[in-house]
Amino acid sequence: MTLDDLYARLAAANLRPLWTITEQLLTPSPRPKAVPWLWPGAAMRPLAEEAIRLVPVERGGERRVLSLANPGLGGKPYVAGTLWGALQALGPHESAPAHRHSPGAIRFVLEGEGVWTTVNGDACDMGPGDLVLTPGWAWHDHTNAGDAPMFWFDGLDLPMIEALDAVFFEPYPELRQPVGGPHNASESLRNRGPTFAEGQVGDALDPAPSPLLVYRWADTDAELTRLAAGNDDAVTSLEFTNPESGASVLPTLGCGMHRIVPGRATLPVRRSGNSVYVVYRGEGHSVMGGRRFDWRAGDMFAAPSWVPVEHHARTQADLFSIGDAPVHRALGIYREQTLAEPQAVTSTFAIEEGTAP
Ligand code: 1HN
Repeated sequence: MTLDDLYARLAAANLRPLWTITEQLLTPSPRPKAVPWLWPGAAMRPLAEEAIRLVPVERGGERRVLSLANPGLGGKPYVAGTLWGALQALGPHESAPAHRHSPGAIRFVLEGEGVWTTVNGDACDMGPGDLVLTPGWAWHDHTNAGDAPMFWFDGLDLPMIEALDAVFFEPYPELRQPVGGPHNASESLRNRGPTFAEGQVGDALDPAPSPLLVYRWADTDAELTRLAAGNDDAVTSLEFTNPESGASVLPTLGCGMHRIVPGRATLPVRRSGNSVYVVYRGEGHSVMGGRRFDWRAGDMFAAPSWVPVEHHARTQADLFSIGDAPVHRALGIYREQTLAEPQAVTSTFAIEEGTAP
């Protein structure tokens, strides 16, 4: 057999010799396809309002959701390789039908009142700044009993669960599941909590989701205030934790809140794993991979794995974040590195890039 024969026979046998593979498999560090990107609230909000006017929430589509489609991902509706991020809009007196799926989800409320998400029979009231969990395989539906629309951020581990070939979905037989008793039962049944880790969760791993389903903004705000009083840092960060185990709120998703002092900036940090930030309050900018992204309340931005990220606040700013770090920790592959110097800014993200049709 000649070498050429060998290659021909290997190809015919669906075998590829490693020494001929030209794409770099073992990169020195992660090379996510997703790019740092920002979706301005000013662009999303009017489109979400038009969607309320023009598109009913029905079975099939199930939700009125505008997914953040990272331009690095070739048209996929994913904000980063492992994460789904979206703006969801629920109009007055609408319900989004009950279903369940193996991917887990979190909601972070931007605006509105009179809405609840029912999670396995527990109606969780939603208000601005609240974090609501719908763990994997929990039945959930959303109801707006008020006269105003509600807007929230949805974060899901869907692309990660898809990569694991583990997506399951089931519609509930009725439009809405019955509510089992008084609203917000998970809050009254809790042993203690809500609980938070300063910075981020370290070692605690828990394959179970948090039994507490709602983290109220008043509690988050009070904890940020308490933690910030104890340091001189540019940023005070907390991670929402499972009150039973101290682990992340979902086994696949960590949720955090970051309060940045006006006029101050963080050093650049790079982390393995993808993150998405939602600007809850304030104005400032972040530099990601040498590119400047200006932001204000309602904006959302993607920070892909290992891209250096630094935040600068013009006014006091509160950034909500989700990330897949719990999975990296569980697998023993988590890494982070703080760089000694701010990044040189080589370009600025133009808001038009986020608004162009
Ligand atoms: C979903 O179930 C919700 O329950 C939101 O509100 C976004 C994106 C993909 C798949 C399921 C929700 C979703 C989703």
